[in-house]
Amino acid sequence: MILRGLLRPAWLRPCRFTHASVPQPNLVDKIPAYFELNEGLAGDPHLGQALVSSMTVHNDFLSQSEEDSLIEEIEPYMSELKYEFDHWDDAIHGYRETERLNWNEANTKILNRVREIAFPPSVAQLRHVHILDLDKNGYIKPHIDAVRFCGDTIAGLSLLSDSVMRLVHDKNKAIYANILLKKRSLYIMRGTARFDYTHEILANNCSNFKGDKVVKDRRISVICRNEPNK
Ligand SMILES: O=C(O)CCC(=O)C(=O)O
Repeated sequence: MILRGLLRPAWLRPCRFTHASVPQPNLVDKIPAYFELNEGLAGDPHLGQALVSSMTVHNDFLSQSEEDSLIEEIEPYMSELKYEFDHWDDAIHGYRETERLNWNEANTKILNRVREIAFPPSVAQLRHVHILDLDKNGYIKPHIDAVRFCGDTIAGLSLLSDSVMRLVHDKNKAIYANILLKKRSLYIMRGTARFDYTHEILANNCSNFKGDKVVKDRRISVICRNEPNK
């Protein structure tokens, strides 16, 4: 499917790590609560700081009624599609997806709020919004979004379920962080987080954050991107 062209699979199993404990003294200033840096990052102020500054999560970005409003518009179309589980070469397991250009007035306002916070006015944005529905048994394998299809910023709303996103350094798999994506949050990934780290959404059998299990239910993400760099 054309949307899957956005993804560059890293062909790594999703459960390589168990728990990103941080036994060393932490040398990175002000790590937001939604970040769990492994020791490779916590002990390297330069890398750790760069990652923390390039990935932001806004908890409670959406109210309950705003989440309901988005789901109400997405669900009639999405529920007609089948979840895909069996494609061995897919970067995502247990998903259905679509793109949407036109939204009702209330949801247009919500998406404009996402666009305003994520993209400076001068940045050309992709007008279509990507909607990805992950089954409760679904997960996203490590990948970096192809630079051919989208620019330096990815802004994603998480609906219906908490989940854990893992960022793994593309050149050194021993450097990674877990990020707690609560339902109704917005994440904005740019710069080094977007280009130098693979991202993945962990399957339930390895979905942990700071030692606690995070049970992922059905999760829908609504993602805005900018145009690729020329
Ligand atoms: O569901 C998400 O938040 C991430 C989706 C993703 O990895 C992608 O579309 O490249």
